[in-house]
Amino acid sequence: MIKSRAAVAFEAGKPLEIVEVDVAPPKAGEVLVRIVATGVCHTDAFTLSGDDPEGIFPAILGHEGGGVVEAIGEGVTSLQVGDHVIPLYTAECRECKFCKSGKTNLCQAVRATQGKGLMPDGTTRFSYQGKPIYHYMGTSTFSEYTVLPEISLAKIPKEAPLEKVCLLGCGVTTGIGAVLNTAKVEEGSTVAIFGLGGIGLAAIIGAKMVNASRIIAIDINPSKFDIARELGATDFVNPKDHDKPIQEVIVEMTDGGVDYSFECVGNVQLMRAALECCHKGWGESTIIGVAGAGQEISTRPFQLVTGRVWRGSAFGGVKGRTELPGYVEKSQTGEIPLDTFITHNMGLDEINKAFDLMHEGKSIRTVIHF
Ligand code: NAD
Ligand code: DAO
Ligand code: ZN
Ligand code: ZN
Repeated sequence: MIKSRAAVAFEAGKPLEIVEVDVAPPKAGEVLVRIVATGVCHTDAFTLSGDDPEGIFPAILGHEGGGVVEAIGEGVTSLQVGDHVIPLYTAECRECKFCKSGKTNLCQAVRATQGKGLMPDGTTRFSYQGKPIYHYMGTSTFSEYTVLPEISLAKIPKEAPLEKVCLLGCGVTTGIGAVLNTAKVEEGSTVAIFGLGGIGLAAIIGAKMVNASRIIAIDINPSKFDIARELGATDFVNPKDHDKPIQEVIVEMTDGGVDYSFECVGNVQLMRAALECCHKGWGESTIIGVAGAGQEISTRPFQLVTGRVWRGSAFGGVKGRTELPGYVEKSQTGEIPLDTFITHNMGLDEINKAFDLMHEGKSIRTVIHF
């Protein structure tokens, strides 16, 4: 057992508590990682709020980390002590039906136990005062030390700054990947992006990468527009400035609708607006935002009959072990400007402040340094 400082979510709706937990050594096929830095994503807040149907407590949240391999379990071959890694909440085993399909990044090798807050053998490596603490999304990066399956770690070059590339563990990769892999936006397309947090801003980068002709940035918090402009957005819409439904505003602005839209908020009404602002005959809308437990989407079926397409994207359709090194490289060349996302840096002790800043709309990403 080793001791690890961790921010523990003991109960839904309560602030995280910084305590020293016990971490058991990695078992066969597992890896002990020392987390150097972690981002705080809206999904952590969603789970902490109690709205996440898969939320389990007490747990160590966090899924946007960067770290160093401290120890490996029996049979681990693809990683060694000292390697730099990004934890993956979507594993990549390269052997399951999903991995082999060539159609999805949703590897199912560890999905069942991961969803229960457990390691693949059905137990947890974390405990506090002798009682079990659950894992979260298979990553639990709000702990100085965490244990993951080997297949849930992307090895990255040691030169890449972990306190920045940690953001590639979720938000930035998700937004870019949704544009490139899921929607496969073509050069010259018109794009509408609903919600300008870490995910939506990253989707702007993706749209810029493929030379979209118009990138319409939509948010009810206009303080987000400056960064959106910096990243390449061409048009800015605050739904609060308009009396009519936002889909009508976008349709009028674009001679019948956009080619592609992305919902990056998790609001089911906005998901409908994002679909309905797409062009008749070919417009495609991708849902990235995660809606609360029990919520449902709706539209008139005629929207689909007349050629609009509704899709969804998890982790941007990215296969982490194979593709993340390429994203890291792009961040090092400046094509993915991670600094733009990092509005705040702080220590683990202040992590609840990071959640407050997110709820107040004052941060894009806070990076927690261990
Ligand atoms: P965030 O809270 O940083 O950003 C959300 C943005 O949406 C804010 O700028 C907010 O002002 C804006 N917004 C809120 N209501 C709005 C409305 N009605 N109209 C327009 N804009 C509105 O969140 P984030 O970290 O960027 O995450 C966004 C969503 O993506 C969350 O639901 C998160 O759970 C989800 N997510 C999904 C995946 C995936 O793989 N599918 C990965 C990560 C995050
Ligand atoms: O394989 O059934 C599955 C689910 C894989 C997890 C995908 C999660 C994507 C959305 C959650 C937000 C991530 C931070
Ligand atoms: Zn996330
Ligand atoms: Zn797999």
